[in-house]
Amino acid sequence: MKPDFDLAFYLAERRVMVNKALEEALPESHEPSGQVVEAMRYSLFIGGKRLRPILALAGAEAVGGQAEDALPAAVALEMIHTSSLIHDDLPGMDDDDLRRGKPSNHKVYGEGMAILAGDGLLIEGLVFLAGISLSGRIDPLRALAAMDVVSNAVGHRGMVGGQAVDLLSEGRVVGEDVVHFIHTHKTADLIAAAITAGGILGGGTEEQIRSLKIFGQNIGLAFQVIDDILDIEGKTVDLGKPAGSDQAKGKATYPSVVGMSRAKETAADLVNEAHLALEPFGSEAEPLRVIAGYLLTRKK
Ligand code: GRG
Repeated sequence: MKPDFDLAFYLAERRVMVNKALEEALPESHEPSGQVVEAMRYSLFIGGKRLRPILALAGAEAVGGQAEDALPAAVALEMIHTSSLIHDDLPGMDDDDLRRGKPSNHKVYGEGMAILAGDGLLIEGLVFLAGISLSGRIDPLRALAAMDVVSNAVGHRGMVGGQAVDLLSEGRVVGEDVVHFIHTHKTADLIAAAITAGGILGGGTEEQIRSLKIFGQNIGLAFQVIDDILDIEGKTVDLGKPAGSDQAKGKATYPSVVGMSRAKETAADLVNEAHLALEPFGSEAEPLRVIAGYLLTRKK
Protein backbone atom coordinates (compact mmCIF):
# COMPACT_ATOMS: atom_id res chain seq x y z
CA MET A 1 0.00 0.00 0.00
CA LYS A 2 1.30 3.49 -0.82
CA PRO A 3 2.08 5.02 2.61
CA ASP A 4 0.74 8.42 1.55
CA PHE A 5 -2.64 7.19 0.31
CA ASP A 6 -5.37 8.66 2.54
CA LEU A 7 -8.52 6.59 2.02
CA ALA A 8 -10.79 8.82 4.13
CA PHE A 9 -9.73 11.87 2.09
CA TYR A 10 -10.10 9.99 -1.21
CA LEU A 11 -13.59 8.74 -0.33
CA ALA A 12 -14.72 12.16 0.91
CA GLU A 13 -13.48 13.87 -2.27
CA ARG A 14 -15.11 11.27 -4.49
CA ARG A 15 -18.41 11.53 -2.58
CA VAL A 16 -18.46 15.28 -3.25
CA MET A 17 -17.86 14.64 -6.96
CA VAL A 18 -20.59 11.97 -7.14
CA ASN A 19 -23.12 13.98 -5.11
CA LYS A 20 -22.62 17.06 -7.31
CA ALA A 21 -23.16 14.96 -10.46
CA LEU A 22 -26.27 13.34 -8.92
CA GLU A 23 -27.69 16.75 -7.97
CA GLU A 24 -27.21 17.95 -11.55
CA ALA A 25 -28.65 14.71 -12.91
CA LEU A 26 -31.85 14.80 -10.89
CA PRO A 27 -32.91 18.34 -9.94
CA GLU A 28 -36.21 19.15 -8.23
CA SER A 29 -39.17 19.13 -10.59
CA HIS A 30 -42.09 21.58 -10.64
CA GLU A 31 -44.04 19.51 -13.16
CA PRO A 32 -47.38 17.95 -12.09
CA SER A 33 -45.32 14.74 -11.64
CA GLY A 34 -42.98 16.54 -9.22
CA GLN A 35 -43.90 14.30 -6.29
CA VAL A 36 -42.35 11.20 -7.84
CA VAL A 37 -39.14 13.16 -8.45
CA GLU A 38 -39.27 14.29 -4.80
CA ALA A 39 -39.57 10.63 -3.72
CA MET A 40 -36.67 9.64 -6.01
CA ARG A 41 -34.53 12.47 -4.61
CA TYR A 42 -35.51 11.58 -1.02
CA SER A 43 -33.87 8.16 -1.17
CA LEU A 44 -31.00 9.30 -3.40
CA PHE A 45 -29.90 12.12 -1.09
CA ILE A 46 -30.65 10.90 2.46
CA GLY A 47 -27.26 9.22 2.72
CA GLY A 48 -25.40 6.27 1.32
CA LYS A 49 -21.71 5.49 1.10
CA ARG A 50 -21.63 5.93 -2.72
CA LEU A 51 -19.53 2.76 -2.92
CA ARG A 52 -20.60 1.65 -6.42
CA PRO A 53 -20.05 5.01 -8.12
CA ILE A 54 -16.70 5.45 -6.36
CA LEU A 55 -15.65 1.99 -7.53
CA ALA A 56 -16.58 2.90 -11.11
CA LEU A 57 -14.40 6.02 -10.94
CA ALA A 58 -11.56 3.99 -9.37
CA GLY A 59 -11.94 1.34 -12.12
CA ALA A 60 -11.40 4.00 -14.79
CA GLU A 61 -8.33 5.31 -12.95
CA ALA A 62 -6.90 1.83 -12.46
CA VAL A 63 -6.50 1.40 -16.24
CA GLY A 64 -4.91 4.84 -16.63
CA GLY A 65 -8.11 6.70 -17.58
CA GLN A 66 -9.72 9.77 -16.01
CA ALA A 67 -12.30 9.40 -13.24
CA GLU A 68 -14.50 11.83 -15.23
CA ASP A 69 -14.73 9.26 -18.06
CA ALA A 70 -16.83 7.11 -15.73
CA LEU A 71 -18.87 9.86 -14.05
CA PRO A 72 -22.15 9.38 -15.99
CA ALA A 73 -21.90 5.62 -15.33
CA ALA A 74 -21.27 6.40 -11.65
CA VAL A 75 -24.49 8.46 -11.58
CA ALA A 76 -26.37 5.62 -13.25
CA LEU A 77 -25.02 3.02 -10.81
CA GLU A 78 -26.06 5.02 -7.74
CA MET A 79 -29.55 5.58 -9.19
CA ILE A 80 -29.97 1.88 -9.98
CA HIS A 81 -28.62 0.83 -6.57
CA THR A 82 -30.94 3.28 -4.79
CA SER A 83 -33.92 1.98 -6.80
CA SER A 84 -33.12 -1.52 -5.57
CA LEU A 85 -32.97 -0.30 -1.94
CA ILE A 86 -36.42 1.33 -2.27
CA HIS A 87 -37.95 -1.85 -3.70
CA ASP A 88 -36.07 -4.06 -1.22
CA ASP A 89 -37.70 -2.21 1.71
CA LEU A 90 -41.28 -2.57 0.40
CA PRO A 91 -43.75 -4.68 2.41
CA GLY A 92 -43.79 -7.31 -0.36
CA MET A 93 -40.02 -7.68 -0.13
CA ASP A 94 -38.06 -7.19 3.12
CA ASP A 95 -40.60 -4.85 4.73
CA ASP A 96 -38.08 -2.55 6.41
CA ASP A 97 -38.99 0.82 7.94
CA LEU A 98 -35.49 2.27 8.10
CA ARG A 99 -32.94 2.90 5.35
CA ARG A 100 -29.86 5.11 5.29
CA GLY A 101 -30.78 6.15 8.83
CA LYS A 102 -34.16 7.58 7.80
CA PRO A 103 -37.70 6.22 7.27
CA SER A 104 -37.87 4.01 4.17
CA ASN A 105 -39.32 5.55 1.01
CA HIS A 106 -42.75 3.89 1.33
CA LYS A 107 -43.02 5.05 4.96
CA VAL A 108 -42.80 8.65 3.72
CA TYR A 109 -44.49 8.55 0.32
CA GLY A 110 -46.68 5.42 0.49
CA GLU A 111 -46.24 2.12 -1.32
CA GLY A 112 -47.49 3.18 -4.75
CA MET A 113 -45.24 6.23 -4.95
CA ALA A 114 -42.26 4.21 -3.61
CA ILE A 115 -42.71 1.62 -6.39
CA LEU A 116 -42.75 4.46 -8.92
CA ALA A 117 -39.73 6.16 -7.33
CA GLY A 118 -37.80 2.88 -7.66
CA ASP A 119 -38.95 2.44 -11.25
CA GLY A 120 -38.08 6.04 -12.04
CA LEU A 121 -34.54 5.74 -10.66
CA LEU A 122 -33.95 2.44 -12.45
CA ILE A 123 -34.96 3.89 -15.81
CA GLU A 124 -33.14 7.18 -15.22
CA GLY A 125 -30.01 5.10 -14.59
CA LEU A 126 -30.45 3.48 -18.01
CA VAL A 127 -31.04 6.91 -19.57
CA PHE A 128 -27.66 8.00 -18.19
CA LEU A 129 -25.96 4.88 -19.51
CA ALA A 130 -27.44 5.43 -22.97
CA GLY A 131 -26.33 9.06 -22.79
CA ILE A 132 -22.67 7.99 -22.61
CA SER A 133 -22.84 6.72 -26.22
CA LEU A 134 -24.59 9.88 -27.33
CA SER A 135 -22.16 12.26 -25.59
CA GLY A 136 -19.39 11.76 -28.17
CA ARG A 137 -16.79 11.81 -25.36
CA ILE A 138 -16.37 8.03 -25.24
CA ASP A 139 -15.97 5.52 -28.06
CA PRO A 140 -19.58 4.38 -28.71
CA LEU A 141 -18.66 0.68 -28.61
CA ARG A 142 -17.08 1.09 -25.19
CA ALA A 143 -20.14 3.03 -24.03
CA LEU A 144 -22.40 0.26 -25.28
CA ALA A 145 -20.23 -2.39 -23.61
CA ALA A 146 -20.51 -0.53 -20.27
CA MET A 147 -24.30 -0.36 -20.64
CA ASP A 148 -24.40 -4.07 -21.46
CA VAL A 149 -22.33 -4.97 -18.39
CA VAL A 150 -24.45 -2.89 -16.00
CA SER A 151 -27.86 -3.87 -17.38
CA ASN A 152 -26.97 -7.58 -17.31
CA ALA A 153 -25.90 -7.21 -13.67
CA VAL A 154 -29.30 -5.73 -12.79
CA GLY A 155 -31.73 -8.04 -14.62
CA HIS A 156 -32.74 -11.64 -14.00
CA ARG A 157 -29.18 -12.88 -14.62
CA GLY A 158 -28.04 -10.55 -11.83
CA MET A 159 -29.68 -8.59 -9.04
CA VAL A 160 -33.31 -9.45 -9.87
CA GLY A 161 -32.40 -13.17 -10.03
CA GLY A 162 -30.48 -13.03 -6.74
CA GLN A 163 -33.33 -11.21 -5.02
CA ALA A 164 -35.81 -13.78 -6.35
CA VAL A 165 -33.85 -16.66 -4.79
CA ASP A 166 -33.42 -14.61 -1.61
CA LEU A 167 -37.22 -14.27 -1.35
CA LEU A 168 -37.79 -17.95 -2.16
CA SER A 169 -35.26 -19.01 0.51
CA GLU A 170 -36.75 -17.00 3.38
CA GLY A 171 -37.57 -19.25 6.36
CA ARG A 172 -36.09 -22.33 4.62
CA VAL A 173 -32.95 -24.32 5.39
CA VAL A 174 -30.59 -23.86 2.45
CA GLY A 175 -26.97 -24.82 1.76
CA GLU A 176 -23.88 -22.71 1.10
CA ASP A 177 -24.39 -23.09 -2.67
CA VAL A 178 -27.74 -21.28 -2.45
CA VAL A 179 -26.39 -18.45 -0.27
CA HIS A 180 -23.46 -18.15 -2.66
CA PHE A 181 -25.91 -17.80 -5.57
CA ILE A 182 -28.03 -15.21 -3.76
CA HIS A 183 -25.08 -13.06 -2.68
CA THR A 184 -23.29 -13.30 -6.01
CA HIS A 185 -26.29 -12.07 -7.94
CA LYS A 186 -28.12 -9.87 -5.44
CA THR A 187 -25.04 -7.85 -4.52
CA ALA A 188 -21.72 -8.85 -6.13
CA ASP A 189 -22.83 -8.57 -9.76
CA LEU A 190 -23.61 -4.83 -9.53
CA ILE A 191 -20.40 -4.12 -7.62
CA ALA A 192 -18.37 -6.08 -10.20
CA ALA A 193 -20.23 -4.29 -13.00
CA ALA A 194 -19.37 -0.90 -11.48
CA ILE A 195 -15.64 -1.63 -11.51
CA THR A 196 -15.72 -3.35 -14.91
CA ALA A 197 -17.73 -0.54 -16.52
CA GLY A 198 -15.28 1.97 -15.05
CA GLY A 199 -12.39 0.02 -16.61
CA ILE A 200 -14.15 -0.14 -19.98
CA LEU A 201 -14.91 3.59 -20.00
CA GLY A 202 -11.39 4.43 -18.82
CA GLY A 203 -9.99 2.73 -21.93
CA GLY A 204 -8.78 -0.55 -20.36
CA THR A 205 -7.45 -3.49 -22.40
CA GLU A 206 -9.43 -6.74 -22.51
CA GLU A 207 -6.99 -8.31 -20.06
CA GLN A 208 -7.26 -5.39 -17.63
CA ILE A 209 -11.06 -5.52 -17.82
CA ARG A 210 -11.02 -9.27 -17.13
CA SER A 211 -8.86 -8.71 -14.04
CA LEU A 212 -11.10 -5.89 -12.81
CA LYS A 213 -14.13 -8.17 -13.17
CA ILE A 214 -12.46 -10.86 -11.03
CA PHE A 215 -11.50 -8.21 -8.47
CA GLY A 216 -15.08 -6.92 -8.45
CA GLN A 217 -16.70 -10.34 -8.12
CA ASN A 218 -14.51 -11.09 -5.10
CA ILE A 219 -15.00 -7.81 -3.28
CA GLY A 220 -18.69 -7.83 -4.19
CA LEU A 221 -19.21 -11.20 -2.54
CA ALA A 222 -17.03 -10.14 0.42
CA PHE A 223 -19.18 -7.01 0.76
CA GLN A 224 -22.38 -9.04 1.17
CA VAL A 225 -20.76 -11.59 3.53
CA ILE A 226 -19.62 -8.64 5.68
CA ASP A 227 -23.13 -7.17 5.43
CA ASP A 228 -24.43 -10.47 6.90
CA ILE A 229 -21.84 -10.30 9.69
CA LEU A 230 -22.70 -6.67 10.46
CA ASP A 231 -26.38 -7.57 10.65
CA ILE A 232 -25.42 -9.68 13.70
CA GLU A 233 -22.47 -7.76 15.17
CA GLY A 234 -23.23 -4.20 14.02
CA LYS A 235 -25.42 -1.47 15.50
CA THR A 236 -28.59 -0.03 13.93
CA VAL A 237 -27.24 3.50 14.48
CA ASP A 238 -24.12 2.73 12.38
CA LEU A 239 -25.88 0.64 9.77
CA GLY A 240 -28.76 3.05 9.17
CA LYS A 241 -31.01 -0.01 8.83
CA PRO A 242 -32.28 -2.37 11.53
CA ALA A 243 -29.57 -4.71 12.89
CA GLY A 244 -30.70 -8.29 13.49
CA SER A 245 -33.31 -8.23 10.76
CA ASP A 246 -31.82 -11.14 8.75
CA GLN A 247 -32.28 -13.54 11.64
CA ALA A 248 -35.74 -12.18 12.45
CA LYS A 249 -36.81 -12.88 8.84
CA GLY A 250 -35.08 -16.26 8.57
CA LYS A 251 -32.82 -15.00 5.77
CA ALA A 252 -30.22 -17.21 4.12
CA THR A 253 -26.88 -15.67 5.17
CA TYR A 254 -23.26 -16.83 5.40
CA PRO A 255 -23.16 -16.82 9.24
CA SER A 256 -26.43 -18.80 9.38
CA VAL A 257 -25.18 -21.41 6.91
CA VAL A 258 -21.43 -21.75 7.63
CA GLY A 259 -21.16 -20.16 11.11
CA MET A 260 -19.68 -16.82 12.12
CA SER A 261 -16.00 -17.77 12.17
CA ARG A 262 -16.09 -19.36 8.68
CA ALA A 263 -18.06 -16.40 7.39
CA LYS A 264 -15.24 -14.10 8.58
CA GLU A 265 -12.60 -16.37 7.03
CA THR A 266 -14.54 -16.41 3.76
CA ALA A 267 -14.67 -12.60 3.65
CA ALA A 268 -10.90 -12.37 4.30
CA ASP A 269 -10.16 -15.04 1.63
CA LEU A 270 -12.27 -13.19 -0.91
CA VAL A 271 -10.45 -9.92 -0.24
CA ASN A 272 -7.11 -11.76 -0.68
CA GLU A 273 -8.30 -13.16 -4.02
CA ALA A 274 -9.35 -9.66 -5.03
CA HIS A 275 -5.88 -8.31 -4.23
CA LEU A 276 -4.28 -11.07 -6.35
CA ALA A 277 -6.37 -10.02 -9.35
CA LEU A 278 -4.83 -6.54 -9.12
CA GLU A 279 -1.22 -7.77 -9.14
CA PRO A 280 -0.62 -6.80 -12.81
CA PHE A 281 -1.69 -3.21 -12.09
CA GLY A 282 0.54 -0.37 -10.92
CA SER A 283 -0.04 2.42 -8.43
CA GLU A 284 -3.09 3.61 -10.45
CA ALA A 285 -5.02 0.73 -8.84
CA GLU A 286 -4.05 1.78 -5.30
CA PRO A 287 -7.54 3.18 -4.48
CA LEU A 288 -9.11 -0.18 -5.42
CA ARG A 289 -6.57 -2.10 -3.30
CA VAL A 290 -7.15 0.10 -0.27
CA ILE A 291 -10.95 0.04 -0.64
CA ALA A 292 -10.83 -3.79 -0.72
CA GLY A 293 -8.93 -3.84 2.58
CA TYR A 294 -11.29 -1.30 4.16
CA LEU A 295 -14.31 -3.54 3.46
CA LEU A 296 -13.08 -6.01 6.10
CA THR A 297 -13.07 -3.38 8.84
CA ARG A 298 -16.13 -1.34 7.90
CA LYS A 299 -18.81 -0.76 10.54
CA LYS A 300 -21.54 0.45 8.16
C1 GRG B 1 -33.66 -3.44 -10.17
C2 GRG B 1 -35.28 -1.97 -8.91
C3 GRG B 1 -34.55 -3.23 -9.02
C4 GRG B 1 -34.77 -4.17 -8.08
C5 GRG B 1 -34.14 -5.51 -8.10
C6 GRG B 1 -35.18 -5.33 -4.76
C7 GRG B 1 -34.20 -6.00 -5.65
C8 GRG B 1 -34.65 -6.42 -7.02
C9 GRG B 1 -32.96 -6.26 -5.25
C10 GRG B 1 -32.43 -5.89 -3.93
C11 GRG B 1 -30.94 -5.95 -3.98
C12 GRG B 1 -30.33 -5.53 -2.68
C13 GRG B 1 -30.94 -4.43 -1.89
C14 GRG B 1 -29.23 -6.14 -2.28
C15 GRG B 1 -28.51 -5.79 -1.05
C16 GRG B 1 -27.25 -5.09 -1.42
C17 GRG B 1 -26.70 -4.30 -0.27
C18 GRG B 1 -25.71 -4.95 0.62
C19 GRG B 1 -27.11 -3.04 -0.09
C20 GRG B 1 -26.55 -2.11 0.86
O1 GRG B 1 -25.53 -1.41 0.16
P1 GRG B 1 -24.68 -0.27 0.84
O2 GRG B 1 -24.23 -0.74 2.18
O3 GRG B 1 -25.80 0.84 1.04
O4 GRG B 1 -23.64 0.16 -0.11
P2 GRG B 1 -25.67 2.43 0.96
O5 GRG B 1 -26.92 2.94 1.63
O6 GRG B 1 -24.41 2.84 1.70
O7 GRG B 1 -25.60 2.80 -0.48
